[in-house]
Amino acid sequence: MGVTKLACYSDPADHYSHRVRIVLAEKGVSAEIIDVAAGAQPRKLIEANPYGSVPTLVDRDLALYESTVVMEYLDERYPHPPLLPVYPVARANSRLLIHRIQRDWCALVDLILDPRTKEAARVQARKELRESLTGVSPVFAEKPFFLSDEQSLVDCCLLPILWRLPKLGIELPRPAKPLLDYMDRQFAREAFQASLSATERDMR
Ligand SMILES: N[C@@H](CCC(=O)N[C@@H](CS)C(=O)NCC(=O)O)C(=O)O
Repeated sequence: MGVTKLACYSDPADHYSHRVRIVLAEKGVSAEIIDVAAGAQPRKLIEANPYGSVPTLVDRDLALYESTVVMEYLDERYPHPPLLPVYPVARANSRLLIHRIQRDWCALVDLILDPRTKEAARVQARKELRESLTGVSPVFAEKPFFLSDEQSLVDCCLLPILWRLPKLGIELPRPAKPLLDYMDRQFAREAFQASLSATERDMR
């Protein structure tokens, strides 16, 4: 193929950037991954995105940010394999699950990783996240993917968190076996392995 036209500004340690790298890998789309260190805002990134946040995707004249916006654009722009169901009810349920991952789990992850978080709050957030993931674990025994027979954007939002559990100081207990098995299956996928930055490889 010719010159790469997609560019993705990505923090190699950031779980929101990781979501987009997973989608790119699942689609087999080549993109120039431009590493942006936490807190850095290169001029070209600010020109593309006034907030200077990552992930930011640039596709010719189009600049997109907010990981969910970027993921849905990639799913529409590169339809194979589809990462959202076809029917409106199922699509809406997937979007709702992504919202719940954000509210219930990403908020805790962000709190744990924020250096300004007080240690007592971090300990509490770790406990909540571990218990919540363990509580939901049985649903991973019912379907090969997260509440789905197919890989979807929901998995692409969840996997960056699960990959970071050691870095977050969380060890899942034995009763979470269905979730641990799901993690083993997912982490072995070629696309998942291809999505990892060098920093992420070092997390496990
Ligand atoms: N809701 C955003 C979160 C992205 C986000 O918070 N990115 C952080 C890095 S973890 C960032 O770029 N912060 C710098 C800034 O916003 O100026 C998304 O889903 O893309």
